Amino acid sequence: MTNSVYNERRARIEREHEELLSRPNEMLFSVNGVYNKYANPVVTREHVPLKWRYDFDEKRNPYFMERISFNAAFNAGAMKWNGKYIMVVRTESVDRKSFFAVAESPNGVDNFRFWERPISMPQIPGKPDTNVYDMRLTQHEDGWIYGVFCTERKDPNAPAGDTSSAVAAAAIARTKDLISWERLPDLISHAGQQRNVVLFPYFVNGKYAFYTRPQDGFIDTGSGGGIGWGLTDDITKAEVLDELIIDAKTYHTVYEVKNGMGPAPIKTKYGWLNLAHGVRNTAAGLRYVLYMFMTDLEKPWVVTHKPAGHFLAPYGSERVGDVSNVAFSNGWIEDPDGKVFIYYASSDTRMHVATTTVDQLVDYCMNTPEDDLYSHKSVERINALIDMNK
Ligand code: M1P
Repeated sequence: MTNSVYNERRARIEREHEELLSRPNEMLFSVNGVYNKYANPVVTREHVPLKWRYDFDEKRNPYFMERISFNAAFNAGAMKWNGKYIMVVRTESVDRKSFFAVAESPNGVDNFRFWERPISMPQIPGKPDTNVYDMRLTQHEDGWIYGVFCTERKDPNAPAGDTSSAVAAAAIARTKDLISWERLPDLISHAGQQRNVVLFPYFVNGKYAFYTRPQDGFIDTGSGGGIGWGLTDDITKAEVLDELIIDAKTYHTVYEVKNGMGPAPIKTKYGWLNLAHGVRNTAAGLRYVLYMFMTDLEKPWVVTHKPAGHFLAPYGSERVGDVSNVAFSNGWIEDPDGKVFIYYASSDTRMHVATTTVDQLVDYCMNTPEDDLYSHKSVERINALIDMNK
């Protein structure tokens, strides 16, 4: 006897899933001319493979119900791999645990499909990760692909009854194939907790270099904050003794409360392109936007250009999600022809892409006025542009 519930649900779910995965994306007109956004998100929780969600055995699952459900797919690291566009997606099931899973596209803007299995990240003996997220991928000149990500564990010093306090640290793993990963010890920092840590792709004075984000607590940066820069001799027992703040949080800017580096920077002949996120507080809660700056080619810790305000913000439907009003990026890909794919998440819920070029990003960074920090100076800047346009 056939089970019509099972058959009908399975057929419909499989059909709609395939339609979603093969749906072409449409590039939208760009009013600012800096990048183009696209009509559809590129990876969502609905993209998670059906075999991760359903038991396909009709006897065990006669109603064809989800056995494991997913909440979000966001904050992905990215790189080009064997000619394909790869995202290492922060995939979060409804139990709130996130993990990493690779999704691949032939063109970078649609048709993303997850690989067969999520990444099984090795654990540090005696120090299991409670949660992991926001991997930054770096193809280092030492020949390894590094994934630096946040590992979160319960605060061992939390008072009894405090079931929320956590400690964030920068975890480090490396791979040659994105499937098997070697776990290295967490980065030792002497500046409190760490999230948003990124490995620089080249040696600096023979050392590994990290962008860091020191902070006093799990959420609040406290007296810490700002994007830091630190060196370490040995990646297999990485420790940064000194962290130089290269881009500080600043009063009445889009990075007033905190900021953090996005993906590993892109090298250009004019300097390094850096994408970061900035956070400010509002009556509606924190607002996360993306901003850019350039650093010196020889001294990547020296900021040379920094356009005012946000580069990309959550607008329209992007503003709504699990944690609303958030744009966050930890992955971008540069093609050999200079095209750049910026992967950004909206509201801790889903992944989008925006496309541009290295030339456009350099033009944006070098020719957009800096933040003069006062309203009357903003007016002077606008008047200067009006005068130039006369
Ligand atoms: O919820 C917004 C973001 O919050 C954190 O970023 P930050 O450490 O800068 O506050 C991260 O947990 C990030 O994953 C999240 O998107």
